[in-house]
Amino acid sequence: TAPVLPSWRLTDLRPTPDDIVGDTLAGLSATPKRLPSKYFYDARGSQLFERITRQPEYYVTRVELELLEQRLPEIAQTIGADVHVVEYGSGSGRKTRLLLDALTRPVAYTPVEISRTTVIESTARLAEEFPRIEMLPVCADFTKPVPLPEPLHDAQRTLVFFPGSTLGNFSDEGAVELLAAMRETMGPNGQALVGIDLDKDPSLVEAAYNDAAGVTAAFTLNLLTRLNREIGSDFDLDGFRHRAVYARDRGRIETDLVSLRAQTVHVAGRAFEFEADESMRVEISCKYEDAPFAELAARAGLRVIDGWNDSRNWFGLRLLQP
Ligand code: AVJ
Repeated sequence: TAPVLPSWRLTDLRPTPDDIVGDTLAGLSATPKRLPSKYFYDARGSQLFERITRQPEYYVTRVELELLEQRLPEIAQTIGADVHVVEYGSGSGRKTRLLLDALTRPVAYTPVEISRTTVIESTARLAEEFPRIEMLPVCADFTKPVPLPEPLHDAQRTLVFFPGSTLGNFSDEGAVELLAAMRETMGPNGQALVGIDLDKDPSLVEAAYNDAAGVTAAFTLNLLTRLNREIGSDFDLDGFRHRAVYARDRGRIETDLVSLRAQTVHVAGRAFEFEADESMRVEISCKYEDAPFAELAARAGLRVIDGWNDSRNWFGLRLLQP
């Protein structure tokens, strides 16, 4: 039998590799200490995140999927036909499938991912399911403007799809920078469909980030396991605990690793002292209100032109354009 060749090729924009040692040293040298949440997603971290999305307390993914299932016909009408879909990050592909099924004649699909292997794997899966959509995967850092490959068939517009409330893991300054880069990427006639988690009863939010089965705690602590393996640090996994608190005044979940005792951690030949009870910030997850979100978009030169929430106003999709 003839070998099956892929009908697509990767555009590799060679994103600058992560400086995991430098970032860790910088975070541990800061006061208060911090570590970047982008390092959560090694193979085990991605697996644990998938498990989080199936926990009964973690409403985020479930509610967004329901919202997409219910409202995508309308959303697709608003967006119009013949779009080039550009997705930031690639998850399980469930949301992508729903979007591509709902849109009228999507002409091309571009997943943008910093991980070469992840973007190749998710493109291969979707290419089989959508043989009529041109696959134009790009390996790049989506926090910077991404020069897009040109589809064979002209698109009416570029639609950036950024679901999952991943935007919420950025500070306001970081989110504005990312949205401004997104505006560059989509171009003057482009649009973006962005998923955002909304402000709600703090007990619901805190339960989602402190699930009873302890999956989120394992996800948080896996960051230390990863650092120990990849950069040879000596974090004691029994020396820290996960803590996630909804700082409602700041509109965000703040996740810390709390040192259970006074201890010393070594990284790349340097020693870092932790006091008992000292906390190290490892993630924020913003829960937005309408006005502040619109203000954030405006700072990036984007307008919120439409929006859809689930019936309880727990999660929202926002359509943005320059
Ligand atoms: C990656 C944005 C969907 O902030 O809710 C889940 C990551 N962290 N539980 C979120 C996460 C802890 C998550 N998102």
